[in-house]
Amino acid sequence: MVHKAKTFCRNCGALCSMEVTVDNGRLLDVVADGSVSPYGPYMCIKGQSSIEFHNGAEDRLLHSLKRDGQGRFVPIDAAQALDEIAAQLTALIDKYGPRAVALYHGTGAYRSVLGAQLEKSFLSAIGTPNLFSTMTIDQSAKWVTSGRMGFMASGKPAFVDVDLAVLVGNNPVVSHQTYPFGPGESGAPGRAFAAAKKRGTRIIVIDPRQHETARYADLFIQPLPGHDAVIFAAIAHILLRDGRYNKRFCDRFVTQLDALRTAVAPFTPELAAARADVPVAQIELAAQWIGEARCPFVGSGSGPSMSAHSNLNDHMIEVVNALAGGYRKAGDRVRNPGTLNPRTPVETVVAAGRSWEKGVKCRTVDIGKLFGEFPTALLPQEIMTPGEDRIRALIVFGGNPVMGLGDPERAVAAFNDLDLLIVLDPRMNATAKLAHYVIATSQPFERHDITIAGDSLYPTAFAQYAPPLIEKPVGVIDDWEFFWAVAARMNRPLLLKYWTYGLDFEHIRDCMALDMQTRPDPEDMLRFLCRNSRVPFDELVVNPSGVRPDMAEHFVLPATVDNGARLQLCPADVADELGQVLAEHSDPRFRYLLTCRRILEAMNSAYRDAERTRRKYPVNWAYMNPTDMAAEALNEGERIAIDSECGQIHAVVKAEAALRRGVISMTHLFGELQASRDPLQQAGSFTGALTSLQQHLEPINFMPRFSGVPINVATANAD
Ligand SMILES: Nc1nc2c(c(=O)[nH]1)N[C@H]1C(S)=C(S)[C@@H](COP(=O)(O)OP(=O)(O)OC[C@H]3O[C@@H](n4cnc5c(=O)[nH]c(N)nc54)[C@H](O)[C@@H]3O)O[C@H]1N2
Ligand SMILES: Nc1nc2c(c(=O)[nH]1)N[C@H]1C(S)=C(S)[C@@H](COP(=O)(O)OP(=O)(O)OC[C@H]3O[C@@H](n4cnc5c(=O)[nH]c(N)nc54)[C@H](O)[C@@H]3O)O[C@H]1N2
Ligand code: SF4
Ligand SMILES: [Mo]
Repeated sequence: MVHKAKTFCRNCGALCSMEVTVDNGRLLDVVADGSVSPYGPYMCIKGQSSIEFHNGAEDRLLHSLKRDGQGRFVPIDAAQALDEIAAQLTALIDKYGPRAVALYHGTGAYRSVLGAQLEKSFLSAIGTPNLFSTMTIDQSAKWVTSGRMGFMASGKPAFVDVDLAVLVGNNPVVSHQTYPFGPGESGAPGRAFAAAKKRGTRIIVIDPRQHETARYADLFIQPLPGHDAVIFAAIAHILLRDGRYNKRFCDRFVTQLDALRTAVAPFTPELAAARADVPVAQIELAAQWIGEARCPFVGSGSGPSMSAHSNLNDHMIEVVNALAGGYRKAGDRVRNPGTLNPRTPVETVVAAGRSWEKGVKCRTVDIGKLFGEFPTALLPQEIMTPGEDRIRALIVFGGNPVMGLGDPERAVAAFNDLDLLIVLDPRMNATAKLAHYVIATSQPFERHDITIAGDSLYPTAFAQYAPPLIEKPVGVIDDWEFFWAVAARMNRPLLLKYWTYGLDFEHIRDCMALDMQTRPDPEDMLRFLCRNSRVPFDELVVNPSGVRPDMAEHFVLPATVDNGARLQLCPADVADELGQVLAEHSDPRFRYLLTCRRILEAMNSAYRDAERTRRKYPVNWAYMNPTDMAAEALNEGERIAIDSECGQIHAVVKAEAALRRGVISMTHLFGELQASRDPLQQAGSFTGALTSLQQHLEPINFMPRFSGVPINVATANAD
């Protein structure tokens, strides 16, 4: 029987509310449901593709697989696979200890709510510290910044309250990536920017590409990539030079202002303009607008975090935000005080913790955890470096790390060195192809979720529950079920806790001990996770479009006592790195810089094979400024060879006037791991092959260089 059901999408942080037409276990259609969602009716093309994926598109995996002695994948019953995995993990732990086991949490894991919660329980139950995720190959520069600077517990202002939005290397109209890293709204981002412009909000965009979000900019600055630290050091220089920083805020909440003044003194606007190749007047104007803003929010996306000096870039961007007082103040309205996880922001500094300097360390480098995780770029050496405590078993949950890491030679060698590689995924991705076991897991409309991942991102308080709309295929299990079932077979009881970033799992006291004999009911687990919610779970159940809790207005509270903590604007390692940047020159061997970019149709490597993606992107085009193409005598659609210091790929060139000269812009995780010779046949070019996991890693988070990669281009010789 055909019926309509409410749910929400789980492909990205926008968690768009939807209405799906269901017919006898098949999903027929989907439309946006704006009836209660704070974003109103909105969804993107991936919402549509996800319906097709549920119905079997993109060769969705319908049963688990095991690699046999000849390297072939043969179907295996999930229960049998779980038995074998539990036995092998137990044997490895008995012989080598719990550090033999590691887990990588990929993009597909963030919105698999029960899976992500039980993953933490599982790691705790077996006692391994080895947690890796995409965050340290993404924007962990922001974590490094809060670890070195500290952060304001009052939080950043909501987009509707902002009178100046500065977006650096961030394209939310495509990526839906905004709060808390940058200004904007995750859902219906274009609508939010259009409304902001109508309110008179000033918008500054700093990006080598005049992208989809830049159409809302009042000031568009188009620098060469990799110079954000210099640009923002220069903006700090101007604010301090002119005394235009927020003295009320700085007097109370920051320290090291004199050290900052000294460190940024050489970073004149002229120097920044020359390095980044932008007009001096634009840097002066940006600083002027930042200095005069009443409620600014200066933030960034993945661009600065993926380029050279990524930690310094994000630190200097945050320094400018701090000089401008870009945080909520005591008495300011808190528009979303959390629903499932209520929060009471206080105007106080959370001290810089430098977590990586203490506690449990990586085995191959003297570096501790960043927000509870080890740097993912170190995973290959944590696997390959000989020693009793090396990583021998890796569980990959919702990720494609062998591609995400880049440097395929090193990444593939490491993954092949594992005794046991288990991949939980509905797709046979490049990492799954190296696995010993691939566990086919359910898709969102077949499982139970609540909006934990959006709880602090929504512009106003909102929560939604999504029950399964259809039964999962017979051979498929839920992500959470993997962790529960393996733990049960290993005799390791699990505790369910409401874990969020910043919390230490071991220190969360409130927990639900799971029944390890009988499969727990997902609704009971979600009911537990809603224990402190402003909306009880049962109310979410009877309101399938979601609930906006009815409550009094919330305001940021003043601190009752001064805890003494201050934002550290210029610690010694930041000052040192500024000094290094000052002494640097661009590499004369390379004429271009490769930058990152995302497409609406795909989510990293997911949906790149969807029909509607392939139509527009048979390959990930190598976008180039038309004047550069003419200078290189390249024609539209021509095959080019791109060389970096450590690799070569072949790609197909496409003209894009919106891109500045000297830059080539490509989407990541397309193509195949093997050297790309025929991009059309290989469905794209793998840009990760241009990156090294040994050279140019950043300090602290070991972030590889995924943007601003020095390259040369030439016509590819047909072969
Ligand atoms: N549709 C879609 N949405 C996604 C994803 C996806 O693949 N598809 N991926 C998700 C993930 S994993 C993430 S991390 C987020 C990322 O979200 P965003 O950070 O918004 O991602 P991008 O769209 O790649 O935007 C990065 C921008 O940085 C610019 N840039 C590159 N290098 C530099 C630099 O050195 N300086 C400056 N100033 N700019 C630079 C690029 O030109 C580009 O416009 O998006 C998420 N959302
Ligand atoms: N060169 C270069 N490299 C990069 C980047 C870049 O810009 N340039 N970007 C980096 C960034 S920001 C990131 S985040 C990483 C991406 O790195 P990863 O997260 O490792 O890669 P994805 O392709 O996003 O893999 C997501 C997987 O999750 C699966 N999945 C989706 N939904 C579910 C689910 O509900 N359950 C399970 N079990 N699986 C699910 C998908 O099928 C897909 O295989 O790559 C990084 N690498
Ligand atoms: S923006 Fe697109 S991918 Fe993201 S939640 Fe909405 S429909 Fe899904
Ligand atoms: Mo990411």
